[in-house]
Amino acid sequence: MKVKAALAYQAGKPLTIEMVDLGNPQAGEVLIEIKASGVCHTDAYTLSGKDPEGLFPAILGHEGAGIVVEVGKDVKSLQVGDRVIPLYTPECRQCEYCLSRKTNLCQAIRVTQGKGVMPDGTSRFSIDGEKIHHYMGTSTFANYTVLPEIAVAKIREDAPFDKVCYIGCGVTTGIGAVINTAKVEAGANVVVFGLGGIGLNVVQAARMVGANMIIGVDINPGRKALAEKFGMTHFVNPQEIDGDIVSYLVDLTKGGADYSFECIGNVNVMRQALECCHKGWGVSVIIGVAAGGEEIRTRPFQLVTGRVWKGSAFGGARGRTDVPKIVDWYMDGKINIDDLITHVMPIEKINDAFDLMHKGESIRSVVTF
Ligand code: NAD
Ligand code: DAO
Ligand code: ZN
Repeated sequence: MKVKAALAYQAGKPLTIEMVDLGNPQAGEVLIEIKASGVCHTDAYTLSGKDPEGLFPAILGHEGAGIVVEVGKDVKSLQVGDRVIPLYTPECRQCEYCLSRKTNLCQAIRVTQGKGVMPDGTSRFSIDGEKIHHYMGTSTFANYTVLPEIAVAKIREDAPFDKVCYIGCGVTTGIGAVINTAKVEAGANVVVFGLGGIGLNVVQAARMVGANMIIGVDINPGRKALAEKFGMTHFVNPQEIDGDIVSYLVDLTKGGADYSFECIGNVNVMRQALECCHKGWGVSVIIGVAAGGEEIRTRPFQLVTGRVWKGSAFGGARGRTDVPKIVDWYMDGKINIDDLITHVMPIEKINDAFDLMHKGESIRSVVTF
């Protein structure tokens, strides 16, 4: 079938809207009509060419929501008409990783997903007979896409696509990092570096679990008001303080953060995030994705004296299990998504979404089909 897609022909170039060919879902796969997709920093990172795993031409997008319109042979858990969210982190419930209960990093289709193809090693997308790569196994910048059943979360029937698509990445990543990865407890002092689409979800989750101080650190003063609405108690602009940001935060928290989160992708900030943690027990979680080849540094004594460095992918969430619950939290008014979706536009305007992100004017742009 012919589908409408925003195609990334090569790194560093704007996306172009094209009609491309999409093959039928094979055994264990489903065809999804994508109704809306968020535009995340990670799409921009891959498009920039800095992503060592980036493949072109590709259909980017990993934060979608839509409806199942066809199921392949042997599909058991999904039916035509189901509302769904595609998962860039699948949940097969059978691999060594899923069964370990120690990680959400299901490996069932990791190798082929990383090569931009479906589990049988081929792509469903092409244009004029030329292969187009899938992206993160999801390719949600197209009005139809194909996914393996194990990479699809079924959600409730009344969930609005143009809001819950954000649960496909940003919301789950930020909230999950607090609840699943750090396991922040009531009364904790939390520092969040970067108050964008991920960091603001860290802030709202810290408030949900009853954190005491929720300190937001950002060089963009425009982020202060919205972060306060989401629960931030103190704002720090590193460019406006005297002296070192680490000492400033240790003083402000009277000894250091119980938990810190790096939501930028800057290795220098990752060091600050670790070192502002409390001696003996502070835990720092890296969420931001740094450019290929970058390395983190600290003095090993920081770890010897009890600070812990962790990382979090997709908020440690098991998508098929956890994503429907987060959709319920949104529908029940327990989390705020609406105020984070600052721009909605048709897919034809998708390059504007990247421009708004680069100018720091949007939190999340959503494209619709
Ligand atoms: P964003 O651009 O919306 O937000 C980043 C924020 O950081 C902005 O508010 C910016 O002003 C601020 N910032 C930039 N440099 C700073 C500095 N030196 N000090 C303080 N603040 C600074 O980005 P986002 O969508 O929130 O994504 C954040 C990061 O998370 C990206 O690296 C993205 O790739 C990554 N990410 C990771 C996962 C995961 O599963 N680990 C999932 C999604 C996104
Ligand atoms: O190696 O098993 C694996 C999975 C790697 C993918 C982790 C994805 C999280 C970081 C990328 C940000 C996604 C928007
Ligand atoms: Zn698995």
